[in-house]
Amino acid sequence: MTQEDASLEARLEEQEQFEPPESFVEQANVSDPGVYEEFEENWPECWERAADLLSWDSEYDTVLEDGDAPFYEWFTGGELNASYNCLDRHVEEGAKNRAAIKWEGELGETRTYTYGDLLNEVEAFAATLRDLGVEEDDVVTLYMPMVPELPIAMLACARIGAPHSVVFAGFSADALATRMNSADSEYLVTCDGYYRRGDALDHISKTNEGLEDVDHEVSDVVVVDRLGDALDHSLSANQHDYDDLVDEHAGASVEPVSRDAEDMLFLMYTSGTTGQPKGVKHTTGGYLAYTAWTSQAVLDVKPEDTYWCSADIGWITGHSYIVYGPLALGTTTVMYEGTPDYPEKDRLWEIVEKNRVDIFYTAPTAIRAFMKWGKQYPERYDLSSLRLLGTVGEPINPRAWKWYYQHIGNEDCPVVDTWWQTETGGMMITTLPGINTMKPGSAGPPLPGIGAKVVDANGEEVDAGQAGYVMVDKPWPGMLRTLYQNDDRFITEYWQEYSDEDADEWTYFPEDGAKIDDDGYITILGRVDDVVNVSGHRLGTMEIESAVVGVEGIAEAAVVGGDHEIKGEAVYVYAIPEDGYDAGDELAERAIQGVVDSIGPIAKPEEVIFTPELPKTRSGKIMRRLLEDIASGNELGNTSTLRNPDVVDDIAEQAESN
Ligand code: 6R9
Repeated sequence: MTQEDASLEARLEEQEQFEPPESFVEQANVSDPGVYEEFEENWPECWERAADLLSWDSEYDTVLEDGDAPFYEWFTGGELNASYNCLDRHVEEGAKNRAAIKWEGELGETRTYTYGDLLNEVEAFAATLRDLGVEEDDVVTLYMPMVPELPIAMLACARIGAPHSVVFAGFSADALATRMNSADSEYLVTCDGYYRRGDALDHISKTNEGLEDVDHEVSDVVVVDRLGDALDHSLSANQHDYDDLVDEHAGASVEPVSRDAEDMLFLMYTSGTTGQPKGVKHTTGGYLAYTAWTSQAVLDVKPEDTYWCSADIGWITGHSYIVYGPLALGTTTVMYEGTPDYPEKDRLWEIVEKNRVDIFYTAPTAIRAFMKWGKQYPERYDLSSLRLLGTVGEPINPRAWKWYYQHIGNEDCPVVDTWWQTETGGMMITTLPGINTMKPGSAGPPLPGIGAKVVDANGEEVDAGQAGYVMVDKPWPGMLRTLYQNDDRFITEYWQEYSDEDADEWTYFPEDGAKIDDDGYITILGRVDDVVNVSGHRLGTMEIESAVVGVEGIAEAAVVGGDHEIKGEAVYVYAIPEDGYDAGDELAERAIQGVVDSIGPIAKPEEVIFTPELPKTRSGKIMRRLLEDIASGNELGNTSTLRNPDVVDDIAEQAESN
């Protein structure tokens, strides 16, 4: 490091607050600090501002219907179509030749779809789906990697009013079957395979394996041919080649179906406290308005921008901020198929330079990897096109924040640390880049109109500096409406009711711990339920546990998250072998493979620690907190409330020797 670099880093290390650059503020979509008050005073009508970003087929009557709380409804009586809002209206307004999607394949090939092209493709695929028999409200499962046909299929579903359920391509065959069963989904769009670090990965075999476990008839499967000759595979009777079908329907015109604002746009399964993933339901009006508004206000997206979110569309971040939000605003959205270190660790910066990317949105885990690889990679490229940087998915440590700010943003770009969830549909807690001071490590204040607070176990707001739980005391348009076919679980998982004299108040609990400071900035501390966050991916410890105990030779298991330098958290398994089985590498390997097979490689345990017993409270509950501390190498707290305190030392010793 040169002396100049060293002194710059020392200065940044000291600095705890950063002001948005003047040049950014001058051009920001939202730069009037009065926006907070405006929303506060005019709530819930303030949300018309979000709805106004959309084109409605018929105007809504009521902004918020709260008669049946917590089953809130937004923009009731209104009708619209999401695909029309993301495509047709931009074409009608003269943006036919503007790039909508710029796709980069891992091997270096590129494809650009203008808004005109994308509309044609979407219409052809919508016509295809209709011909296959897909009707309004049928759930279509999309088990696809980062290929352009994924957003095309999403928008085609939206066009004909068929909700999609995207299953992350990295998930296992089991996960596909569970989700198709839960949604009674009879249609599937998938892919033969995709590239990862230069290798052609077989996705169709995994798909077929999953289909064997679907408990109802699957009418049709459409298979995108991504790999061509690189993978030989045959199609069975109900499987069709995507290109053949789309060629047959080329030039088709499919009227966008007018959907009620509250009609389901999509389902997205996410992990929770039990082994069964939750089907989060998002709607057409509220969700689209909310993602468009937050893309405009927080990501500062403008139609002439080139915007890049490096998430996978298989997660909510990709739905909201690769597909729906950016396309609703008519901007150019970049999609990258592969990994950031292929063929070299500078791949992302090459893509930024080549496409003159204005806005870049990624996860802290990626930033920590960039940091570890070194600044020489971004330094090879001209990143001066960047105007704004964002992060999402997990807490960002101040050191990583500052590295991002300095080495990617050249101290010229605001960084927004955006806290939100699958369930919230869009961002909830973050600075507005044209208004607020940034404090690395703290997401920021709640967005205008968002009633996020930090409370103690009694629901009372905590003092500045004290830890508590995030709670949201007002509904918002992007919120989930229910868990698919499970209204009861929706209430028990997320809501608490407080009665006061005037009314019943419902509050939403996202299951995150947090602190708040004197300026009302919220620092997220992490999940308070049985969810681990590995590289920004949300995984249920119960799901992983049930995979481990499904392995022959394992009697009992507890799964926890432990600190990890790059991934944020990693999965640790504590397992009791069955009598007659050797607690050795072979069993550990099989336990690891069991998790990979049942969930996918993202859930792969870092370590399996065998123990004759698990630490339990006197009432028989596994003390996960203690196991987390062991996994993270933390000081162990009081163990005297345990039924079996001795076991803790044994486990800690075992973990250390591994
Ligand atoms: C969008 C997304 C949600 C959980 C959430 C929280 C964590 C997300 C964060 C963050 C700290 C941030 N999380 N953003 N923690 N700072 N900026 O990630 O949705 O996959 O449902 O995960 O992720 O713990 O509860 P999802």
